[in-house]
Amino acid sequence: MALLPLDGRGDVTSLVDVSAEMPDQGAAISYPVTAPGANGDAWLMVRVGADPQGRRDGVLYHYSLATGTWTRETMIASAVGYSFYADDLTVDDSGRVHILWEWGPWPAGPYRHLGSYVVYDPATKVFRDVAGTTLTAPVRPTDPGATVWRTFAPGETVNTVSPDAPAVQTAKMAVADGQLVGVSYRYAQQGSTAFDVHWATWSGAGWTDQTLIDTHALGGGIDTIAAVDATRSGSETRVYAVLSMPDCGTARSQVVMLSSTGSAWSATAIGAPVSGQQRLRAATAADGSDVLYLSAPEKGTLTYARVPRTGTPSSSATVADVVAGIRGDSGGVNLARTGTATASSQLRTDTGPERAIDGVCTDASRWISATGDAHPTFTVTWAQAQPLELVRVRSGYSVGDPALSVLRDFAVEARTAAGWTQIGSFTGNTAGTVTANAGGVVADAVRLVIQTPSASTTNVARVYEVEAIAVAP
Ligand SMILES: [Ca+2]
Repeated sequence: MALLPLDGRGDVTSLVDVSAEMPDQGAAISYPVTAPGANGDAWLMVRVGADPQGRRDGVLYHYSLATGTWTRETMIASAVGYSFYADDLTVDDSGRVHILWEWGPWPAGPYRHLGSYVVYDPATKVFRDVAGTTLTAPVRPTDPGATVWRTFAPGETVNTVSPDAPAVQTAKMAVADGQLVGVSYRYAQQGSTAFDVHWATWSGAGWTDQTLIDTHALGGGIDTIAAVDATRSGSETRVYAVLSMPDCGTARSQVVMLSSTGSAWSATAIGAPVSGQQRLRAATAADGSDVLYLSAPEKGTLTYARVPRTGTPSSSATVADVVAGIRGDSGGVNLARTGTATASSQLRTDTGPERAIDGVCTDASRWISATGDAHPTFTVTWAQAQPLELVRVRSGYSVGDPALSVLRDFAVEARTAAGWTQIGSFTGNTAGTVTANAGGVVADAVRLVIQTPSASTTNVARVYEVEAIAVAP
């Protein structure tokens, strides 16, 4: 299916389906990536299955607005045993087509390799690498030259598909003044199942690489989602990425913008954290501002954002600052998850205190006190005293008014060498999550001393989780 604005206005009311006129009808086509030409023409990069030959090729199509016809412009890249994964396509002001892709094992696989970039000139039908060297079409993964911006690590091949082996996944480029600015991409290094975000640039002599989001350094189960983009306007380069972080048994995601006018990068959170994944696409408007489309498939939402290039407050924040702001802590270990929980009572056998330290925040995973226990207590003890950053208490029930089912009046105490010490006190609480700052106190246990369990008719304590976050090393 191809829907194109035939009058060139870019007006959705003028979209016409011209897919029946496309070449290669019936071919096994996947991974379509489109780009407009400066003259309103449409360019389309796809993967075409040549499975009987053991390959899946990258092919470029062109729709001419002037003649109203499709042509199969050229085969971009092809190799037996390899599968082409289209990443990004940009047509610059001089009409040259910038092409970004990665190679996967034939026929398909989620872990890819050999991130690649070439420029195709429709006027001369010639492919060149980033250094300007002419290439023979179709481009091969074994071609010499500067085509590959992410080469194999030692021992890596196109058939390396283990989750903790080196892999590329997703790439987008920024092009300005007819030149590649850089490539943002996700990369998992040997031994890691998480994908970092990198930035590759051509120095004139070779590819250089920066790690913009180092998931391992961020700790606490941080990963990225397969959604990146890059833009450039004026002297400012931006990379957009999506962080993923665990949140009591579910995952939350946060869009982050990385900005640079030199070699240093600053980080800014874009929008609020969202439960589940987010996808994004960025494009730069004529005034330099970026237009972002953010979709949250699990929420079923599509959000439009405009990020101005001017008037943006300068920021020296790092990705770690952004992560800490969202997570609410510095990424230290949750000591409660290593501990043993006890309580003054429990409502049923399946609402015991162990359910408040299991890392899950569902209704079926709560400690619930007994109805006759007017002032219940809950204690979690771990093996070795350690400095505590904070204690987070998540309580309530997903049914009914949450302000009534949460813990109402209670204190949070930490057990130090001097005995039990209060680190937080809450009166008339209506929040599902509250945090007591422990200020680095060295403790081997935390307890809740509850005066009023709730404001609901059945007056019991309902605690999803007690999290005792150690000071990050
Ligand atoms: Ca739980």
